[in-house]
Order: sequence, then structure tokens, then C-alpha cells
Amino acid sequence: MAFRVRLRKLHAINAWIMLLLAVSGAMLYFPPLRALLGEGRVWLKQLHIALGLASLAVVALYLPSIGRHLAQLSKRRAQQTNLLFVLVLLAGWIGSGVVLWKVRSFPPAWSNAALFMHDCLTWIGIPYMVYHIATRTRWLSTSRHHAPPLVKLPEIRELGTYEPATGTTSLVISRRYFLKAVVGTTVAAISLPPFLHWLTSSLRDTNLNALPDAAATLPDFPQPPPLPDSLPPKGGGAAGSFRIYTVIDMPKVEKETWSLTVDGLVERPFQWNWDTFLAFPREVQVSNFHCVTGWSVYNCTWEGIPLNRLLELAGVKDGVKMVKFYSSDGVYTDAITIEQTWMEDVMVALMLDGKLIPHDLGGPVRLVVPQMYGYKSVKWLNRIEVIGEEHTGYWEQRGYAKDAWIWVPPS
Ligand SMILES: Nc1nc2c(c(=O)[nH]1)N[C@H]1C(S)=C(S)[C@@H](COP(=O)(O)O)O[C@H]1N2
Ligand SMILES: [Mo]
Repeated sequence: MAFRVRLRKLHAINAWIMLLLAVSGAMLYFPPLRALLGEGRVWLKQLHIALGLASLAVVALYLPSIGRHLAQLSKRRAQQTNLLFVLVLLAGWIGSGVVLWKVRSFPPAWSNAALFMHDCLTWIGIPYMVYHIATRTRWLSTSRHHAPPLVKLPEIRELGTYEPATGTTSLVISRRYFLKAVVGTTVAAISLPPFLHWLTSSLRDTNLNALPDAAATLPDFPQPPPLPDSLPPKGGGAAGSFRIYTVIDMPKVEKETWSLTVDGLVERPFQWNWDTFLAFPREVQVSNFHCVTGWSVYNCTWEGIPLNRLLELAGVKDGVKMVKFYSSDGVYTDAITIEQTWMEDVMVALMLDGKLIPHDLGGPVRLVVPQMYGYKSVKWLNRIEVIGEEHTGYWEQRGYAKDAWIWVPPS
């Protein structure tokens, strides 16, 4: 009996943890909920990780009992299957969760795979949990013993009963089976379409073509002629899907009022309008874009002005500390140290794969810092300020590491 009590307790604890994980995970994942969270998302992510570790502890406490438990369930195939299924789910969630948690200790390809797995298991796992809860509530599970079946026969099984008298098998549907089927179908009908939508869009090469076109979202910015390396894109076309992030309503960007300022501790500060910006020589680079949450877009062909050309033009004074980047959303900033400007691939970009950067991706002009996680790559860039003190960027103030270097292969 003590064994059963112990299992029951572990099950109850696990159920609560899973519920909290599902709620916090869903909030972190779905863009509208994510937007609602704002900066709370960093703390919620911490909580989600802590809950995940707690569920790992529960699994660890359970595992020594698994042999005995399975033996006990040997005559209950459905429960055995449920148990194994749940254990596989948990293992997958925890394993991929650890990679996502310790993202900087793994190559981006690992994080990409872990994120895909984490999401995929969630699309399967949450509907399964709903089904599991719904079909295990008392009114359903006790109906087997107390409520009369829809069709009365001496021996009732879930489905199909052999009748010795006539030698035939008749379909007998108990109330319990019927309700399970209804619940199962409903849950599947609700969750399958968005799951398939998610699956097809994550297996798609890129979401660049599916994004609202720059022509529609940035109507007054005409497409500038791309350099030969830009179109057709030297990198062969971006592979992977951007998730669209913003911490506040996306700012309106208009050509008339658009400007880029380079100022602060420089000899020759300047402010450009769109035409002056376009007149400056541009370059093309192919690089990968990695977000610290695990997704990547490979082989992006960016066209724009290397940061260093702008800094040379402005003339950086001695003794400065950082270069700070502002977004025209008025809220988002980030910075790199003056030493880190050795990176020649930090770019003030205006085209991606030969087309003006879509507004959703921070267009028409965003920063790209390919060797660091995406949060350094400020969208809707409108100001570059050279400063003499430390600056902590938007997400860094909220818990992201100031050191944003992407995992580099050990040499
Ligand atoms: N202005 C602004 N820039 C931003 C962000 C943001 O929310 N606002 N998110 C950052 C993060 S965390 C990432 S991963 C990338 C995402 O770029 P995307 O939205 O074009 O996919 O933009 C970065 N730059
Ligand atoms: Mo990110």
C-alpha cells in the first residue's frame, strides 16, 4: 500500500508541475501572450526552467519504482502505454529543455533541434494532457463500474464483444468508451490544425516570402537597386524562419521622417536622411542569424554599410567605451564595446536577400551582429551613439547575458 501511496503522491506533484509548465510554456511561446508578458518573459522563463528541473527531480524519484510499477500494470495495457508515453514526453521535454537553458554551451544546430523538439512535444503533449485529465475525471472513470453501458451485454469490453450464443462479435460501446472517443476527437480537432500549421511552417525553408512585403508595410520606401552579390543572393537565399520580436508596438517608419544619426564622442557627428544614406557605398555579406532562444536563420545575404565605415566617417574620439544602438521604437537599445568593433561584419543593413528588409524584421534599416546572439541586432535602427560609459541593453537589463557571443567550436 505504501508503494501505491507513494506513486499517487508523485503523480499528484507531477500533475501540478506539468500544469504550471504548460501554462508558463504557452505564455512564452504564443506571440500574443508573449507580447502581453513584456519583460516579464525573462522571469517567467526562469520559473519555467525551475519547474522543469523540479519535474526532473520527480522523474528521478519515480524511476527506481518503474519496474515494480510496470509489473503492477502488466494487465492494463492502456495504462502501461500511457505511462511509457508520458515518460518519453518528459524525457524529451527535459532533454531539449536543458539544451535550450544552457544554449551557449551547445552549437546552434543543437539548439535548433532542441527548440523544434520542445515545441513539437508541446503540441502533442498538451492536448494529450487535456485528454488524459478529461478522461480520468471521476464521472468518466467510475462510469465503467457504476453507470450502465449504452448497450447491455453480459461481458462488456471497450469495443467488440464475442457472443458465444451466436458466434458473432457485436460492437458494444460502453458509456466510458463513448465519452473517451468524444473527448479525444474534440481535443484532436482543436489541436491538430494549429499543430499542422506550425509543423509545415517550421519545416518550410524560410518565412521570408511569407512575411508582409516591404512594398505593403513600407510603401514609401522604394526598393533601391541591389548590388550584384545581393541579387541573386550570394548566400543562395536565407534558410530558416525568423520569429518576429518586438518589445513594444512596432514603430511607424516613414521615408520623410526617417533618419540615421551617428553622434556621441565623435569628431564629426552627422544625421542622414534616406537619400544621403542610400548614397553611401554599401557591401554585401552572408552570415547566419541566431537567437538565444534557439532558432536560427542560415545564409542570410545582407546588404548595407559596415558599422566601421560609419565610425571612421564620424571619427571616434579617444577613451570611449561602447557603441550604443537605438531603435526608433523608443525603447529598445543595445551596445557593443569599442574593442568589439574589430568585427567587420557588424552591419547597418537595409537589404536581405536582395530586397528591402521587411518592416517586421526591423526594416528598412536594422543592425546585424552575426557573431552575437540576435538581441544585439537592433531593429528599426535610427541612432548610433559612441559613449564613454557602460551601457546595458534592453534584454540585458532584464537578465540576458551582456556577453552575447555565440557558441564557437572548441579548437
Ligand atoms: N527594436 C527591437 N530590436 C530587436 C528586438 C526587439 O524586440 N526590438 N529583439 C531582438 C531579438 S531578441 C532578436 S532574436 C532579433 C529578432 O529579429 P527578428 O524579429 O527580425 O526575427 O531582434 C533583436 N532586435
Ligand atoms: Mo533573441
